Amino acid sequence: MTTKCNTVKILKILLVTCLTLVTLQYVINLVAYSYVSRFFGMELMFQRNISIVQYLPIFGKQSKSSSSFNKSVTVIPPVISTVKNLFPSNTSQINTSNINQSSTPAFISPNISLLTSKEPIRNESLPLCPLVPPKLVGPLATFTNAISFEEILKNNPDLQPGGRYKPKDCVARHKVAIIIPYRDRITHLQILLQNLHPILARQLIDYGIYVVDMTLPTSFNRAMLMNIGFAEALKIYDYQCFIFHDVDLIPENDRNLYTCPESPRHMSVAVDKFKYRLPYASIFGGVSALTKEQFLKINGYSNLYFGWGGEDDDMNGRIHRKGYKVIRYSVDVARYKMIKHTREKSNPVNPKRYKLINTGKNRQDKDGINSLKYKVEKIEFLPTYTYILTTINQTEVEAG
Ligand SMILES: [Mn+2]
Repeated sequence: MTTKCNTVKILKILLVTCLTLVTLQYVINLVAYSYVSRFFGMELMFQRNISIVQYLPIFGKQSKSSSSFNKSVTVIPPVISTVKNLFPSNTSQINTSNINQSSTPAFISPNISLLTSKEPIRNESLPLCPLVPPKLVGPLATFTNAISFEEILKNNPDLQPGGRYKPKDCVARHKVAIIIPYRDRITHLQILLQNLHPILARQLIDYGIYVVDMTLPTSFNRAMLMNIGFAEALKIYDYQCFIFHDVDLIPENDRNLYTCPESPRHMSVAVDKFKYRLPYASIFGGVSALTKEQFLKINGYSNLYFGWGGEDDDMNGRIHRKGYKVIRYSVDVARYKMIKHTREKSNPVNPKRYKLINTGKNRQDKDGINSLKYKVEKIEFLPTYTYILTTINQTEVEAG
């Protein structure tokens, strides 16, 4: 009898304990969730912003909700999953089902505090383009097979003669000249343009592409061609920002903005050829960005580097001697593929490069953009780029 009573008692106690535990667990879960989600709820917050981006007019006239739209875009730019189609020639047709709601942003777009200082004058009928371009994709699949210039134009039908473009629905915040020193690399140029034009359009930049070439037999002078590109582009349009771009570097991420921040910027930070690591700390070659003002203060590149090597290390010295620091975006963003190639005969390694770098300090103010001597053979405003062919007289340049 007593044992039966005891069993019932024990069962009762067990039942009550169980119920208490379950209730307690439920309360703990509720409390914990409300706290934890505050810290780990980034994805939820992010998704909320994406849906705002999806449903509000992007370039429409000022609507009641436009301020909240701008705010949400400024805080967290929308991330659209990597799309195979690199040519959204009509970018407004991006399928919203491509928006990958579960992915968290790998990073916040770095341009927010790094805009060029002067805001362009507003055209009264159009708003200024958003601070963070809303249609950026992030990591991109790159095209590495050359297609014809006709096809590049077909894929980018809004291009103006000379490879010029500006956003249709807003006033661009940046006027950018892309300067490409060039000699006999037509397939590289095709591959680059095919990748670059859609990226620049998505970045909402007012830009032009200038391919600067020099006649044979003079050894290639990359630095001087960049100086010439700077000078000639300024005769054509009021550019405020200059991107000096090797023809064989293909950007892999459209968040690597082709704009000029407050300091000269080295853009090709992570290149596949160098295992996506910076080969050495002071490197400034590949792709780099300077404002017109910075470039003039530095006196451009040295004109004396004929043949391969040294000119960008010289430039790094010039930048630092004028009190600037070189800045870089993170390796996640500033990524490039290099098209493989062999060294050309007309671009031999320059044996004088070390001597030139070591004596650069004394020449900086008299060798550069203020001492440019060249002849323009022709300028062609081609459908996808401006071609500038020059002749450089090496003897004359070296005589100073
Ligand atoms: Mn190369």
